[in-house]
Amino acid sequence: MNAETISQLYRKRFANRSLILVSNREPYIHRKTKTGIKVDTPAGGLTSALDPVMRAIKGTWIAWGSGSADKKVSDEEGKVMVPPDDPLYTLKRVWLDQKEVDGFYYGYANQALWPLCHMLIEKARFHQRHWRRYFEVNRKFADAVIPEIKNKKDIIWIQDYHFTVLPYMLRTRARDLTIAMFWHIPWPPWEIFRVIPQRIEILKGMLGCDLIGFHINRYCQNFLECVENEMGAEIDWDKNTVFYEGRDTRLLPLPISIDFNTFEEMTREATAKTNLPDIRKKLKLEGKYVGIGVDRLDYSKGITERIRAIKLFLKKYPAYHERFTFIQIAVPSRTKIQEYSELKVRIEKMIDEINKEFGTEYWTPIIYYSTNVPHKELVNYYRIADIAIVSSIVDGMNLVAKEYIASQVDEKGVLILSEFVGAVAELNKAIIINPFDVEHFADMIRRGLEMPEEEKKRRMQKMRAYVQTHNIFDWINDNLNAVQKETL
Ligand code: ADQ
Repeated sequence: MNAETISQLYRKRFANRSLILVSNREPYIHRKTKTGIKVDTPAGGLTSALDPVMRAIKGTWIAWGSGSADKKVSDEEGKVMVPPDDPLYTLKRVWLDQKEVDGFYYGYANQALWPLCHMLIEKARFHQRHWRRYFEVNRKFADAVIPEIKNKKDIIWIQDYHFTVLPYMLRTRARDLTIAMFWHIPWPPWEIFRVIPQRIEILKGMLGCDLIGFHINRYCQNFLECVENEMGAEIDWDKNTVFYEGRDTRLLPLPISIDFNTFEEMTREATAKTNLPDIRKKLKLEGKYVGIGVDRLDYSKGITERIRAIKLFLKKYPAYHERFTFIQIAVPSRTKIQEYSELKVRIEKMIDEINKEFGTEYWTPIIYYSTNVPHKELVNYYRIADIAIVSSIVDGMNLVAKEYIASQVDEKGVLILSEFVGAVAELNKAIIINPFDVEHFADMIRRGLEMPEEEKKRRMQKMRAYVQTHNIFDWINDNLNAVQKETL
């Protein structure tokens, strides 16, 4: 599948039915700068995955207008056409004041639901005031969605944990609507979910959907278990369906992916512009093995566990001193939350200590960039890396792993992948590690670097073939098929 086939299929199957996508994060952020208005694309799995889809389908994307120049470039309804350099679809912005952002986004979404769904109970904070704001902001989004519905068969597609109560709000306003949701993070087992004081409201809210997609079946099963224990609703376990208040909600495992061809193309373009020896020279990496880690700076990504393993690797295998450099690119995220700002300091301190302990005049063991690197440049780091490490302690899917694979046009790289990411079932030709088992992890770094060329190629070819044929457009096709089935 590609963008063109998806847009044709959509037009054929859903003639006159628009797609209204709702997410918290917007795909384009207009920012005031000294030299004029600049447009940023945020780092993060959700927007990177859905922008190609919206370009193909040309629907309306409703999201929080978070940029300092967003209002300036939008009309009185908050609308602007995007992408800015090639306008294809409408972005409708919802304006939130600081109190709303603090309660809804930094509060309930990211200090209650995010840690809880990543099974880190001790990090979760439940404040009633956060919940109230979260609820009000969901209502504000409902108010923004309703006027966009031109035909009662339009499809409303809600993204993620920021909007658990929105589906039911929409359902009560218009019972016939087609409402689908995709849940981008893990869904925890009931023993963990039951900690949430507002768990009934959350489940009831989500059961306003016709369809809820999760990355893997285990998350669907966890959700059903929560519904069974909390709601007393009728469940068909074989069909992954809940019957509640006279309607069905179907759950489906739909593993998300990336725009493989675009990543491959970006890599080829980058290769044509600069060859690998030049990049290595610029970064003083000539003749060295290179490792790469790319993450939003989040405690779920296992960055501290990764650094610990690299330290042990350097301790255990001194032959790699001055021969192996790890590049960690971590874009700061949610830094207003103390947990995140503390993590940033901790990671930087750990890297500093390793560089002091092992580094020499000619060698920095870990090169650290704390910044957002556009995908066009990121592919350069992916392609010079002999190994990539994805070591999340919990992760719904993880797109970085798939991006690294798409960028290995010469089929040489090795992926070291945590067994706790959703992607592990699909990418089983990676070297699988448990990020908590530091000794094994350190040994697997060595194994990755010393893997025979022929084995590297065999593994990488298999994973590339898989991601190429299970790309973001296949994912959207699966979602649309499911929507069509549920709403005929
Ligand atoms: P995220 O937690 O944001 O997404 P992930 O899937 O790894 O995680 O996607 C990260 C995205 O941000 C990738 O496209 C990556 O290239 C980009 N990125 C990361 N660091 C960057 C940097 N320094 N500069 C530029 N870009 C950077 C959530 C879930 C995941 C799930 C996705 C999609 O937590 O489990 O895979 O949604 O559903």
